[in-house]
Amino acid sequence: MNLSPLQKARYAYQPKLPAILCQPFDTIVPVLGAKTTPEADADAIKKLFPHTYGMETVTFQKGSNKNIRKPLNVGVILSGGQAPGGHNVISGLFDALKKANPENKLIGFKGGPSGIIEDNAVEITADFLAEFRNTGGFDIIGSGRTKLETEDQFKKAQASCIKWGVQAVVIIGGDDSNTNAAVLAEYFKNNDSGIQVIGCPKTIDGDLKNESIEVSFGFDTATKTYSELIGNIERDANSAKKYWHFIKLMGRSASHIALECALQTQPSIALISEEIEKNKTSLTGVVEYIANIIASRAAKGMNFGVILIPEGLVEFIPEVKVLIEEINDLLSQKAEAYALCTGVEEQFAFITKNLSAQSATVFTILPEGIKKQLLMDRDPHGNVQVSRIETDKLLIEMTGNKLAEMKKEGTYVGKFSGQNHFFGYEGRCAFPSNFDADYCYSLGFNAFFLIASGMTGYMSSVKNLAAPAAEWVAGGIPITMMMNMEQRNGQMKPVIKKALVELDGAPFTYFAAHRAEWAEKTSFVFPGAIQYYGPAEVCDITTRTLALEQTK
Ligand code: FBP
Repeated sequence: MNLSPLQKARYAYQPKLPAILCQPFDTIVPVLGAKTTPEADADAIKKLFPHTYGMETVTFQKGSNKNIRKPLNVGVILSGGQAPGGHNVISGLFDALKKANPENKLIGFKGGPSGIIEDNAVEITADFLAEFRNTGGFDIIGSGRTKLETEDQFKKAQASCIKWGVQAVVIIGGDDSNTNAAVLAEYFKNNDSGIQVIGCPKTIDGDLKNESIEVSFGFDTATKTYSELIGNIERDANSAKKYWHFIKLMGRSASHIALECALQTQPSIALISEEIEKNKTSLTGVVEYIANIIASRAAKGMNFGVILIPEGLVEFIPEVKVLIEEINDLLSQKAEAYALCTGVEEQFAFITKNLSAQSATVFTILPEGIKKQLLMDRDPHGNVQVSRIETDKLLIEMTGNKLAEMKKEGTYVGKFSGQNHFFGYEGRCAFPSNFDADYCYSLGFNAFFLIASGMTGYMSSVKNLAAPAAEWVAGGIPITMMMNMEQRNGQMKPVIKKALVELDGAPFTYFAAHRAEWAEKTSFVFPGAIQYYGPAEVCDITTRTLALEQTK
């Protein structure tokens, strides 16, 4: 591997841990809290997870632990989209395993969940791991999006574990991957295989969160990376004063990334999907909102600005949401007939014919490029691939048309020139910020304690994250408490409920109170690049979201 100077320097970084995990291992014990129930669909979840339903939360505290040094082989899987810090979860898990007993082994299943099914694995040794510490990416063992759901897959997973002598598997993933973890844990328990499964909360999207999972890892670094880029574009816009930049930001359905970047950079406009859904704003309504702000800035001589657009926006515009749901069902229920269509025109005709009248009308008015994007393959979990829908271009086109109308009516005097951007992959493999480096290392270290305490079907939880690392609280929560039943590929399935932006939460409330001023005046903030070395107020700041959520 060719190494950059920063990469070499980061190898020497020693991530911080919660104080409790720095104690001698035989003085750390799990303390059980209250039994848990999911917020919705409790009966259905209980039926599907009879062995792992309703377990207690866990916190690690000081005590006497005689079992901690018993020999252990653990498997690890990286699952789903990359998120900065994955290598540090593995480093934390490895270091804790070896500290407990140098004979312990860590086995990496390669290429995501398919690695455990196909028995594609490698032993992670100290030398092998050394090149990956405190670096971004998932390239140490690779990742994938295979869904673990069939009896055959479970049997093969069990066989791989037995072959490698693995007594526990850590699945590092987002909501869908941790749903896999819960299903696998239940299968192993039902089978008396003795194999434990622990999940770790990963996703730049920030939509895997609750009281015990304050943030998923990667969100901090990804939003800081995007905010640096947005700030640079704001500065360019403010210098040239001739473009409106429409920036689509990754994040799947939830708008956490767009909201966090808005809080960091104070753009002229930021759309928040959850608000648009609540207000039932139509696509034309969204375009009018944007066009009115552009017109009002133009009246003051400001023919420039920056607009943040969450990746999942179209799924929240009521009429487009219904359209997408109908297309999802159609593509799974009439897959064979659809596959017989030759060419795009026939596909469009097939879809239009089988949609409800309202959805057919919406589908017809969309630009051809967007129609094609709505019909693209779903991911293995049945999700429409929103990162491939070019909402930024759609909005530039529709806003341009609206402004042309307004010009004719005399309500807009100005020049409109739109530039589109999509920031997503740029942030997923950045060197983890100090926060993510520490948080991920702690999540992995903590996962070892959950395993050594005999837990299964739990997610590693490290909380109180707005405080210094020494004050973080380490423990675990049963994955089933985060689940509900949702329709996937036309069937009701148990899944972890996605946490969307709360419109009464502190981050959105702050944004809503300031956005009119950011639209009216130019109030851009330029955060600059992530800093790894230097004063704590620059290097160790958490996201604005976390800071606002945890302000007492
Ligand atoms: P996860 O939910 O697996 O963490 O993935 C996050 C994400 O980056 C989304 O923001 C984005 O929509 C999606 O992955 C893109 O998927 P892919 O990597 O398959 O293009």
